[in-house]
Amino acid sequence: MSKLIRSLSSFVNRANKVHVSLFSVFIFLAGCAEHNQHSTESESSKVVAQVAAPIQLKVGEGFVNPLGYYEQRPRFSWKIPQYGKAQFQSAYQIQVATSAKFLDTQVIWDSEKVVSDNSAWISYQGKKLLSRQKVYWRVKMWDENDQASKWSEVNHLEIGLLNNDDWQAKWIGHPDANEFDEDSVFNRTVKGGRFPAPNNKYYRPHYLRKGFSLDKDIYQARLYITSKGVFKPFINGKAISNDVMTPGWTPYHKRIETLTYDVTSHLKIGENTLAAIVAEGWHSGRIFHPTEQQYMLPMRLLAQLEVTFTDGTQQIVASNKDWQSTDQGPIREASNYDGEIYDANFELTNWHSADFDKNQDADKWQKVITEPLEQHVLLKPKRHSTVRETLTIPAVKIVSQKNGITIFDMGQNMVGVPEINIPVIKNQQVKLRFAEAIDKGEFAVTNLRSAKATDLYTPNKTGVVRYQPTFTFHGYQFVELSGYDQASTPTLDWVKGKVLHSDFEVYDNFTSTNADLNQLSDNVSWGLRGNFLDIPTDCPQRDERLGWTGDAQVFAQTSMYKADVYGFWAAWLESVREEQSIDGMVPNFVPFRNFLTSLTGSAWGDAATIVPWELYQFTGDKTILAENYIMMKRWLGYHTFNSYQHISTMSSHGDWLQPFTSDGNNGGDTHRDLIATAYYAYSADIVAKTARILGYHTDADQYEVLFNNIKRKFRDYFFDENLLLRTNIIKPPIYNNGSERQGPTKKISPKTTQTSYLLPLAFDLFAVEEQNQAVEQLVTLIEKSDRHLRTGFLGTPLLAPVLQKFGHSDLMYEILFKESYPSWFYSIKNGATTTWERWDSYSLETGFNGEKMNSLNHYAYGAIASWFYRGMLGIEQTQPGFKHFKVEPQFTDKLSTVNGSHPTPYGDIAVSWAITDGQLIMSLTVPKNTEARLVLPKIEDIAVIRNRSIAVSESEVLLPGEYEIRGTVAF
Ligand code: RAM
Repeated sequence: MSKLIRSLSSFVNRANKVHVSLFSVFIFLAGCAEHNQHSTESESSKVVAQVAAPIQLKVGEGFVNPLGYYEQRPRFSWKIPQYGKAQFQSAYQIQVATSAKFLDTQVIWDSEKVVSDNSAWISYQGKKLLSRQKVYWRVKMWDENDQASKWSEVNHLEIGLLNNDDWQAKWIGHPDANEFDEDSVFNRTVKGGRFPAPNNKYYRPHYLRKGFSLDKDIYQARLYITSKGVFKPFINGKAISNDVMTPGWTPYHKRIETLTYDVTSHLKIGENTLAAIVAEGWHSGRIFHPTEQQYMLPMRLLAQLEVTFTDGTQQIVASNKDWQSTDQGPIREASNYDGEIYDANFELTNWHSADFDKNQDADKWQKVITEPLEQHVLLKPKRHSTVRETLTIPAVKIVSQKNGITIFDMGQNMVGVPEINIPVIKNQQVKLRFAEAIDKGEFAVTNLRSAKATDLYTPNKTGVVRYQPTFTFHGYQFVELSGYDQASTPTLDWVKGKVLHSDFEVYDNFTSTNADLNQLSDNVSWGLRGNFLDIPTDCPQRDERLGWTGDAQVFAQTSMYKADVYGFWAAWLESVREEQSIDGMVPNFVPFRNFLTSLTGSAWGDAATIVPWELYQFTGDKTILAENYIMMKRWLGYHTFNSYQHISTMSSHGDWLQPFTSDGNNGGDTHRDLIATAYYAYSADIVAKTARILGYHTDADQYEVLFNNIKRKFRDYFFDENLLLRTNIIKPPIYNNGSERQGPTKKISPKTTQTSYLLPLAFDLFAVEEQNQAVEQLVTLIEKSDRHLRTGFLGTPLLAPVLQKFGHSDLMYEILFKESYPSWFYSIKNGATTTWERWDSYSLETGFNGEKMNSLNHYAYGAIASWFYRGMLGIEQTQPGFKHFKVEPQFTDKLSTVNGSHPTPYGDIAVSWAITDGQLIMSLTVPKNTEARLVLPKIEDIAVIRNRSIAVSESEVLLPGEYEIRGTVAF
C-alpha cells in the first residue's frame, strides 16, 4: 500500500506541476484503486493485456542487442508504442537474466516495480557485468492508470574484453615492413613550406595469417581483434564484416578500441585460417604535414579467437609468434590522405583460406615479430558504431573525355571510395584521382594541399575488373579515371561512389516548399556524413581531417537534430578527456598530434563543456554529464589560469573565417579577449548548472558566483554605458600563459562586430534590462551590412537563436534567404552540395577563391540547420531529453510549408505547417510519455483538435497524441 501511496503522490505532484487536467488524475486514482483491489490478479488478465508492451529497447547511447559492449552497468531505454492505449508511464520493471528464459534462478537483477516516468537511460544496478558476459533483458511498464503491460520482447547484450588481462594475444607484425619514402610510389615528402618532412616513413600493408584446426562441434566463436593501424579480418577466405577503417581513431598512446565479432558460422570442424591485412590508417600514417619529430610506429595486429565447443570446452587462437606475415601482397601502399596502390600481380593465392599452399609464394611469408601489450595503453571495446558503406551513389555525368582521361561527376560532394567496373589491359596501370570541383575547366586538386588522393590499380589480366580501395577514403565530387582500355568508351556505370561514415542513421527529416532551403538541409546532412568518419573532423579531403574541437562544439547541437549521433559524440568525448593535459588544457583537435604552434584556444577547448551540455539537452541522460564533469571542471580551471580578474586572455582562433575582415585575417575582427572571456563565462555557467544537476552543490554555488563575476566584468570591461564597445582598454598585465607581463601598459580597442554582440546575448552576459539595447546594436550592424551576416565560425551559429529569442526571426529569415555573398544560399546558387569552409570558397564564375585552406566540405557553417528544427518547426526541449517540450514555429511569409520531425528518447516529435491564404493548418505529434506546450503568437482564432476528435485549448499542456491545429495568420 505504501508503494501505491508513493506512486499516487508522485503522479499527482507531477500532474500539478504540468497542469494535467484533474479529470485524468481522477481516472488515475480510480485505476489505482482498482489495481490495488486486484493486485493478485494474474498479468494475463484482460485489463492488463490492453497495455501494449514497451518497444524499441536500446542499450547505452542507443544500441540494439550490442555485441562487444563496453559498459559494465548498462543503461536501458524503451518506448511506449505510439498507437497503444497507454499515454504515460507511471512505473517500470526491468529484469536482467543469464538466459532468455528468465527462470527465477537465471535472473541476476530485478529492479522490481519502480514508480517513475523515466523510460530512458535507466542504469542496471546489479553486479557489474564482466568481460564476455552475455545477458538478456526485458522491461514492462505501468501506464497512467497503473495498468501493467506485458513484458517486452527479450533483448540482449554481450560485453567485450574489458581489460588488458583478458588478452592472451600479443601484438604481431611483419618483421621488417618499413621503408623510406624514396621507395614509395607516392613519395610522401613534403618539400619546403612550413612543415618540411625529411624523414617521412611509410609502411607497406602487412598480410598476416594463421592456420589452425578445430576437431569438435562448435557452439559459438568470438573474434576479439584490433590493430595499430587499420585492419580487415578474414576467416577461411571470407571477410567477416563490412566494417571499414577499424578500429578507428583514439589517442592510441592511451587507448585502442577493440572489436568483437560473432564468427561462429565462419568456422568449421577441420582446418581453418584466421587472417588479416593491416595498413597505416591514422596510427602509422601521416597526419597533417608530417614533421621530423613525428616518427610513426609501424602497424601491429592483435587478435584472439575464442571458440567454445558444444561440450563446453574452449580453444583460443591468439596472435603470437606462430603467425606468418608478408608485406608482398597486392595492396602495395595505403594512406588516408594519399590513396591506395593495388597491384594484382602481387595477389596471394588462398592466403587467407585453409587451402593455403605452403609452397606457393612460400618465400614471401615470414615469421612475425611479437610485442607484448603495453600496460598504459588500455584495450577497450569500441563504444560507437564502426565506419561502413552506408550508401552507393551512381555517377551522374561524364564531364569530359580526352586523351584517355575521363572525368566523372558523382553529382554530390561525398566521402568514401569509388567502385570501378572497367575494361583494363594487363599491366597497364589504372589511375583514379579525386577532386571536389572543376575549376576553370581543370580538375581542381590544389585545395587538397599535400594529400595525393590517388588510387592506382595494376591489373594482372586483360578484361573487365572490379576494384574498390580498402584502406583509404577521399572527399570528392569528381573522379578522374585514366589507364583503362581505350578500345572501350567510358559509360556512367564504370564508376560508383561508396559513401563511408560512422554507421548511424541520418534522419533527413526536413522539407519545405523552398527548394534552396531543402538543398541547404541536404548539404548539411552531407557535411555531417562526410565529416563523421569515426571522429568529428573539420574536413575530409585535404591533408588535415582533424578533430577540431571548435568546429565540433558549434555543430554538435545541429548534428543531434540531424542524425543518431549520441554514441558517436560520447565516444569522442572519451578521447577528449584522455587528451586533456594535467593543467586542464584541452587541445585544438582530438586526437592530438603536436605539430602546430598553438595547443588550444578559447571556443575550441570549450568543446569540453559545451558538447556534453548539448548532448544532455537532447538526451536527458545525466551519465554524459557525470562522465565528463571532472574534465569540464578542469577546463574551467584552465580558463581561470588564463584570466586576470575574470578577463580571459586565452588565445583563440577567433571568429574563424569571418567575411570582410579589416585585415584579411582568418581569425576575424572580434577581439580575442572578448571571445575568450565570453566563453570563459559560458563554460562557468555550464559547469555550475552541471554541478547542480549532479548534486555537487558546493561546486555549483562556487561556479555560479564565478559566472556572475565574469558576467559583470565582461559587461563593464568591454562595453560602455551605451553598450558600445569601449576603446583603449588596458589589457590585463599577464601573458596568455598566465605569467605576469612586465613592461609598458598595453591597450586594446575591440572592433565592433556582429559577433561581439552575439556572444554576450547568446551566453546571457548582459543584464536583462540591457538586452534589448544590445539587440538594437546588433540589428543596426546587420542593417548596415544590408541585412547580411558578417560572422565566422563562432558568431554564425548564434545568429538564429539570438534573433529568435529577441523577436527578430523575420530578420533571420532575411539573412538566411539572401543569395548574395556572404550567405548560405550563395553557396547553393554556386552549385554547393555540402557546406563550405568559407563563405566564398568557390563560385561558378571564378572557381576556387585562391586560398590554400579551402575545403568544400566543412560542417561548421551548417550549424544553421538546427534552426530548421528549433526555429522553423519550433521544436525545443523545455526539459532535457524532450520529456517536456514546446512547439513555437517561427512563421514567415517567405515559406508556405514546412515539414519535419525530431526523434527523441520517447518517440518522434513531428511538426508540419502550411499557410495558404492567411490560414494556418498545422499538425503535431506529441510522443507517448511526453508533454508539449504550443506557442503560436502570430496566430489568431486557434482551434486545436487531439486525435481527430477532442477539442483542446491551445494554452493547455498537450498530452501525447496527434494534433491538428488551425488558425488565422495575423501578419
Ligand atoms: C582550420 C580548419 C578548422 C579550424 C581551424 C582553426 O584548419 O578550418 O576548421 O577549426 O583551422
